Amino acid sequence: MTTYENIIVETKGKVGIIRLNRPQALNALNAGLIADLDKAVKGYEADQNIGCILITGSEKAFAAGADIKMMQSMGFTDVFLGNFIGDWDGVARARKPVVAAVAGFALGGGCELAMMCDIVIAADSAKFGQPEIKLGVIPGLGGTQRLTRAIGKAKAMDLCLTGRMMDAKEAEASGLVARVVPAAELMDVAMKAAETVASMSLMATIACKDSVNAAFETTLSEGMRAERRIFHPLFGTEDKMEGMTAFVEKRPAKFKNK
Ligand code: CO8
Repeated sequence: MTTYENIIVETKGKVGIIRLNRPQALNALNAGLIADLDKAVKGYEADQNIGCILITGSEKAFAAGADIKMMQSMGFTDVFLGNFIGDWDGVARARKPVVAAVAGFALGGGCELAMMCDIVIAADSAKFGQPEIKLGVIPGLGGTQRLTRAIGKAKAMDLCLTGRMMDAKEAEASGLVARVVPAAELMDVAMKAAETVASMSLMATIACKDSVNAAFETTLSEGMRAERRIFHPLFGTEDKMEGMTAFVEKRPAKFKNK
């Protein structure tokens, strides 16, 4: 198992767990952490035994944004010519489903990282926000785009223009998170969700994720066509035969990713 400076990785069954680990900076994202995260995600993507990735932080912070101390001295030419954060969206590019277990602060890049994940499960202690406006900038990794699609213009404008934080209850009511659970139960609930996803046919979960994501990229009629194009080929898999046969025989399905 590779060891990293800024994250802790652990495999439990078919779930690859990544814990962000820069406690001195509330898991603020810097180039080193993103490089570690990317490498770990790519490793889990390549590992045939992994069916779902789970990303979490600490009790106090999922991630409190991009590292402000790192950005403090950066100027326009540094970020423009260096394409700063241009490739910080590796998690959004993962094909396998990704669950985020969020406790504490998920701010700026931390909120954006959570939004790159497919299922966000929040502790009742979670706080979401895009406070970049208070730093004289705007979100740069999806905070004006994914957030607006997730919670609509009214709330996205409110959060991005005032920089205020939203608690877990409001985040659930707004559609940003799938479930809110007591903080003490966060990892158990998130693990159970990840294990459930990982127990399905990987071909079906990858196809499902692809199809849901198509809804954010296209019109309804084109999205429906995309769904059908993804749906039909699954009838050619052994896992489809197994899933339906298991139902008829009243037994749990054993998928082989074939
Ligand atoms: N960057 C660097 N260090 C941080 C950050 C951060 N984003 N957040 C917290 N820290 C550090 C603090 O400086 C402090 O370190 P030290 O003890 O050495 O001074 C330590 O973490 C603990 O923090 P606090 O003492 O402030 O803890 P509090 O509990 O009092 O407050 C808060 C917690 C409210 C979360 C507070 O720390 C805070 O407001 N943090 C900044 C939040 C923020 O503005 N985030 C947005 C950053 S900009 C961004 O993400 C978008 C950039 C463009 C996209 C980049 C994509 C990743």
